[in-house]
Amino acid sequence: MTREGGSGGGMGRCGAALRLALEGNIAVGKSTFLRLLAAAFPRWHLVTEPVARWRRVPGAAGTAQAPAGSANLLQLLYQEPARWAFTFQSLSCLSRVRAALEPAEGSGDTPGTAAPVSVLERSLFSDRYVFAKTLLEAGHLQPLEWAIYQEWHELLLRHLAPHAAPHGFLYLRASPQTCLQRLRRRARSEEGGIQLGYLQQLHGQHELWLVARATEIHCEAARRAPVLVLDAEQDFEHDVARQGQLMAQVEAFVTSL
Ligand code: UDP
Ligand code: D5M
Ligand code: MG
Repeated sequence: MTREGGSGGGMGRCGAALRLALEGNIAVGKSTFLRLLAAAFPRWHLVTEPVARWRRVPGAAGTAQAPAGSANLLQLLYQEPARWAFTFQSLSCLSRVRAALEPAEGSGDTPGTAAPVSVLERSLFSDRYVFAKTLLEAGHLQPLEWAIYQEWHELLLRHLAPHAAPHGFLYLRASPQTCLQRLRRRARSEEGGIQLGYLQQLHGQHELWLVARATEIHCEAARRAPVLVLDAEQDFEHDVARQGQLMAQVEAFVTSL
């Protein structure tokens, strides 16, 4: 399945032969799905979104919700989006770049070797074409901030895409209502104020980008990358038979790439 040479100069391709991004609305079940992939495909390199890092950003003045010397940027974003949306985008993009550049080492029975497949929870693409776009449309990002954001995002894409753009997207899809139920069940303290309307907006952006494929994406490789839509409306966390079907779909997709 190796698609590129192992060395990859400059930024490097970081080892994994095939790169996938796992996309989907808040609380649809992406992290849960990654755990299932880890069990089904022990040699794959799987990277969860660093939410814990966003909740505890070091080197910042403490807030009530974060230990001294750190800040909870996720909390700040939801409390005062117009003030913190741009700051949040800087940190989340930094996290995406870091995840994409992390060496993709295999685990399981082949430690130290490159993993055949790497799957990252979200990407630079969802950051911009789902979240930043929604925050702009809601008036939480100013046109000036958006212009600056787009400028450095484009620079990042230009330099990273040849080595780090996903070869395919996995889109875990469920209705905003189902995501809201799962979000409430998970009960992350920062997300208590999220309403159905926000999940509907995010859902719409995912649909436009990954189903209608009508979003203007500033990266040719990502624009062309195939999308596997995985139906997550029905609970899969507690349904072993459904898990088997979903894993088989992913395996067939990977084989087809
Ligand atoms: N969850 C569920 N059924 C599923 C998938 C997930 O009840 O089929 C629950 C999961 O236990 C968690 C919440 O939904 O409490 C959100 O899941 P996760 O954190 O994986 O979602 P993400 O935000 O990463 O997409
Ligand atoms: O996503 C983790 C949390 O982080 C959830 O509240 C959405 C938020 N998030 C992730 N990326 C962004 C960007 N780029 N902007 C704004 N908010 C973001 P979860 O889906 O729960 O794993
Ligand atoms: Mg998650």
